[in-house]
Amino acid sequence: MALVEVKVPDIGDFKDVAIIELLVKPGDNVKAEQSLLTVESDKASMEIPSSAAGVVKELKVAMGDKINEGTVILTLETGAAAAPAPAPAAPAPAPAPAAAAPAPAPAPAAAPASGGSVEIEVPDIGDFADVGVIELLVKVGDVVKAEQSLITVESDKASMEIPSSHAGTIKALKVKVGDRVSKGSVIATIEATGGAAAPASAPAAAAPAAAPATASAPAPAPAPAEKAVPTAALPPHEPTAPPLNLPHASPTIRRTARELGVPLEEVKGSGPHGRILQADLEGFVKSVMAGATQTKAQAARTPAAAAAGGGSLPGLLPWPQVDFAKFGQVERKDLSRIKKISGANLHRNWVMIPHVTNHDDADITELEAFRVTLNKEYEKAGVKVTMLAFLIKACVAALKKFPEFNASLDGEQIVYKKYFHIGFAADTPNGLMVPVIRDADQKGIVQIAKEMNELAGKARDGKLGPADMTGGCFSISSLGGIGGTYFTPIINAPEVAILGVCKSATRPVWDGKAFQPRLILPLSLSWDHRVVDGAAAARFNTYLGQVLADFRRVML
Ligand code: CAO
Repeated sequence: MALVEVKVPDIGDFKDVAIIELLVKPGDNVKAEQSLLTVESDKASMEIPSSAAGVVKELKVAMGDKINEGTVILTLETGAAAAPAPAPAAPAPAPAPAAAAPAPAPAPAAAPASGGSVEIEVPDIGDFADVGVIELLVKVGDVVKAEQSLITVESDKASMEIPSSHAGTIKALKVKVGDRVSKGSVIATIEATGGAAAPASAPAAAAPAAAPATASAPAPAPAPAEKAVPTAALPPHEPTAPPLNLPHASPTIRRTARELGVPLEEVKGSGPHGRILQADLEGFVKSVMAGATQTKAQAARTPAAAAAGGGSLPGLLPWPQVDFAKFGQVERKDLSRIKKISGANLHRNWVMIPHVTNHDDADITELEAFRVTLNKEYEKAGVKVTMLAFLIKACVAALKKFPEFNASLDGEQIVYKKYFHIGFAADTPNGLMVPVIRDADQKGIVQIAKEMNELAGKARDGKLGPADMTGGCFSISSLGGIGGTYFTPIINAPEVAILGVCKSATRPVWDGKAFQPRLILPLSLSWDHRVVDGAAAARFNTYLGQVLADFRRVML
């Protein structure tokens, strides 16, 4: 065991640069060469690696601190296993890796110093060779100043901007994002308007690499050519062209985002100047996975967006683009906020849940007679009891008997709920809403009817709060007041079933001897085939029919 100080290695002219991100904390196990922090100047950012492996004991720097070569970053407890370095104790000298590259002084002019067409080349950027272009900071037609950044390149651990050697108008861009460039690669052609930038004082040769790791450092493998750009040698910061909305993030964050397919431009950065930090990226990914955030690509796959030509599911034809006005007069209206939200939810549920719908009939002749009697009593008190209140209560009885319908799928587990919160679809001028009657098992029909009226009123007035619409176990969509026979309701995820109800009608029913006029209620039960089987659905409907036919069964 030894306690070593890890210091900032030779980072060339990269002086007094601010720490914008700490990548480790006390207690973390770090490997030699693992990045400890990120520093950033006007035109470049780089990660500072550890000279040794071990456990972080104490951080000696904080966010925003300005560091230089030799600044102690942290103390590291190097164990025998972690740090098999022969000589312990001595403070760790600068590690090998981050040798400095020279300033990316603009490349010498490849054409006349003023006027005419000039090819702008990548200047000598030391060992920063064959690096990927990650951002284009200008476009054809832009007027640029000498020294203005044209592109950003990135290696494993550092990113840097490449400036223009000339002022002028961009005639052609010779690179695109993803290209790899080295010294001499032509970036752009410029119609030069003035002289070339003053050549940088430093010659183009790379600064010598820092001393190899010694003594206490665990002799890491030679570092790849990850060089930083010494900002002090850079020309004064010129206002750069707008970065084409590209996000501000370290090379590691960019790489991680690329690997995960995260649209970095949609991640909100909480670091200095809106820089995207590791925590921001993680938070974004978690939020998308939890369904709380939708990426633009996901949103583009909603029906509304698809209808607007915004996108479609992979493999499907794009949504037809039609100029309807060619065929007759039209009027356009924006979708309401509720329709946008419910549309996106319905689309996801329809696409992701394997729906099956069982249709059935319930004989509600006696129940309807009872309801009419009840209403005469309660209408005076301002309560109207409709069939839906009875259906809610009957569904609770069926959910108790068939618990897999009062469940949700959570990964590879089924969550069985011991509570009975029933949602009902309410038609409002702005779109469909699903308020929830809580603990319907503990409430009587009249109370349920009363709460339903209140919630439906709130829905119509746009006054439902989140608490009124969350926590549902099972939903009922009743079109009984309107008409129809059967339909296929879409399951309201994460619920696993929904009952659709249509208008009851008197029909002839054979009783074994004769046809009898009976009031028949059409039922349509949609269920999630991942959780529920067809036989269970048929039993659920049959039982529901029995309860509705003889409501005393609710008490059983
Ligand atoms: N069969 C025959 N008549 C029915 C019935 C049924 N299944 N259900 C209700 N009725 C009758 C009621 O008794 C009432 O009759 P009266 O006016 O003679 O008293 C009339 O139809 C209107 O009822 P209602 O619709 O006001 O009341 P409700 O409790 O049945 O429904 C609510 C309340 C909020 C659910 C309903 O107004 C509503 O919004 N329904 C639409 C739901 C919907 O859009 N679903 C589709 C979702 S998928 O897009």
